[in-house]
Amino acid sequence: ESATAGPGRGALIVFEGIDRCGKSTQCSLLLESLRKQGVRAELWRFPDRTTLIGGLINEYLQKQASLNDAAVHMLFVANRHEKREEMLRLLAGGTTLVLDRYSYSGVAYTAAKAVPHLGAGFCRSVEAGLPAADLVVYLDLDPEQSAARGGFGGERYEKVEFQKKVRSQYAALADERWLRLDASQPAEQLHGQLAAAVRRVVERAAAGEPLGQ
Ligand code: DGP
Ligand code: NA
Ligand code: NA
Repeated sequence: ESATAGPGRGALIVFEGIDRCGKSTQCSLLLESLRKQGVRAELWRFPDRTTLIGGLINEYLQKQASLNDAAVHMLFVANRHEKREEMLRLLAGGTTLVLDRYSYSGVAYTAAKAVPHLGAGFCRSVEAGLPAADLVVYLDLDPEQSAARGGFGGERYEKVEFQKKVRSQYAALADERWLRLDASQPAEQLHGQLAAAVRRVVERAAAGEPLGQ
């Protein structure tokens, strides 16, 4: 019998970390293992570059468009809010969502810019109304190491100095409920370290624990 059968909902599982920390690999490994266990699951990534707003974000990240920090931040925020109803519908219908980045990226990346009117408090406030993660998996990696993994891809934020600031913001943002893992480990080993926590939140969600905000 599927773990999502019954009165409950799907779980919202979020992966966070600096660029090239291995999030995408872990998201794929997790999706595969959830499906093998009979858990209905989808993998999404934010920003979702396929929407109208996501297209603008993509141009900004690829340095084809310039936008000031506030304007682009509002686009990233809008890109999460525009997916809200679909997220809620899927979760309510019993689908577990694995997210490659979410609201925490918004706070960490924009607060790292140290623009006075775009601090962490402001960044948190505009995420209001979005469903809260049941589990945040934070893949912690030294930016010198992520850069050495074949180098950054040349997108807007992929510079070691900036990534160090993002990492500090994540450290300030993390609370004791986050599952913080050392992302310098081999992928399969890392994957093994998150299985128990994932199983727990999937079971709780399936048992009907309400979704947070
Ligand atoms: P990727 O995860 O590789 O698709 O890259 C997306 C980039 O955008 C990555 O550097 C993190 C950054 N990012 C994600 N969300 C936000 C946000 O809300 N605000 C800002 N400023 N950057 C974000
Ligand atoms: Na990136
Ligand atoms: Na990435």
